[in-house]
Parts: sequence; structure tokens; C-alpha cells
Amino acid sequence: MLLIGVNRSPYTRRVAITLKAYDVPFEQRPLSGFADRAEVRASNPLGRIPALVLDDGETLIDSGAIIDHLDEIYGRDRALTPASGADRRAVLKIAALMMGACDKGLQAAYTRNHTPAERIHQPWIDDCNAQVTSALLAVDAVVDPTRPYLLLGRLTQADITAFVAERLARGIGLDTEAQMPRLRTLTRKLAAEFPFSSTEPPAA
Ligand SMILES: N[C@@H](CCC(=O)N[C@@H](CS)C(=O)NCC(=O)O)C(=O)O
Repeated sequence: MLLIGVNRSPYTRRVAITLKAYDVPFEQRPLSGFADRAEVRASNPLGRIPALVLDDGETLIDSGAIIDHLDEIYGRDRALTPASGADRRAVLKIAALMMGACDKGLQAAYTRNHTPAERIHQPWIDDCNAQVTSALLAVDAVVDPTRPYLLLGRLTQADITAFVAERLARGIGLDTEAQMPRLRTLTRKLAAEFPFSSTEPPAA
């Protein structure tokens, strides 16, 4: 199995953490959606990371669809996203909030990095960052500091997505320590667990 993408990408890292949590061996080709456009498009015509090439050559794209497949094959009755019911809805809701926060944080970053300085519309960037903040605050409110994980008393995709979104938020300058202290404490604890520590990207 081959994971295409750099772990600096929250979407790629989410898949890498999931593979490690399921103890699935894989290789990784650390391509960037911007620096390695042609190579990335050869795996995903949309030109985005991550993509996952399965052992039979089939290529899956988009972190949500990739994780759906991993849950089906490797998660079974302990899937990181429960198969049905209220538990599934609760995990999916946090995952949607956190992946949406990543989308908005990256929109702000893309605007800053890919727009000529005189055309940058700061209110749009501020709006995006406010949405990231609001989503993270909602998850901060769910954290129970006496419990090791967000939901269900075990690691779920809620923790994984909260981890990558909080990390992205710090990367774009949000002070999560001050604004979401419970979430920051949770992500510090998660960072010490193997699926998270073993997927830490190299310092830029
Ligand atoms: N919804 C996608 C988002 C993937 C995504 O936006 N990846 C970024 C890297 S963080 C990318 O490849 N951006 C390049 C581009 O959009 O041109 C997923 O969950 O996999």
C-alpha cells in the first residue's frame, strides 16, 4: 500500500495516523499538492493529496473516502468511526467540524500565499480564521479533561481530526493554548501516542 502526500497536510496525516492506528503497513511518497503538481495529478486528476494506492493498483482519493475504506477493511467492530447509530453520528459530526476547519484554515493560507499582496482581502482571511476558531471552540467544549479521548472512551476519528485541525490552527497563527486549552491538552496527550508521534512531519 502506498500513501501519496506529505504529513504537513492535515488530510494526509489523518490517513497516515489511521493506517498506524490500524497497524497497516504502508509506504509513503511525500509529494506536495503544489510543489509536485504533475506527479500528484498522475494519482489524483484533481491534483490533491492524499491518494492511497492499494496493493492491487486501485487508487483511492480524498481522506474521507480513503478512511471509509480503511474502516471497512481493517476497523471491523472497532472502527475508528463506528458503523452505525448515535456513536457514528457523534464521531462524524466532530470529524466534519474539524475537516471543515482545515478547509477554512487552508483557504486563508492559500489566499495569503497565492494572491498578489495588493489584492489580498483581509476581511475574507479574518472570516476564515473566525470559522476555524469557532469550530475548534465547539470541540474544546466537548473535551472532558478527566478522559483520555473525546468520545466513547477510546480513540476515534474525532480525536484524529481534532488533532490535525488543532495542529493546522497553530500553524496559521491561532493561539490554541490560550483559546482552546482543553483541546490543546488533549492534542499534547495524543502527540505522545505512536500513531501520532510516528507521523510527525519533519520541521519545515
Ligand atoms: N477534501 C480533501 C482535501 C485535500 C486537500 O485539499 N489537500 C491539499 C493539501 S493540504 C492539496 O492537495 N491542495 C492542493 C490544491 O488544492 O491544489 C481531502 O479530505 O483529502
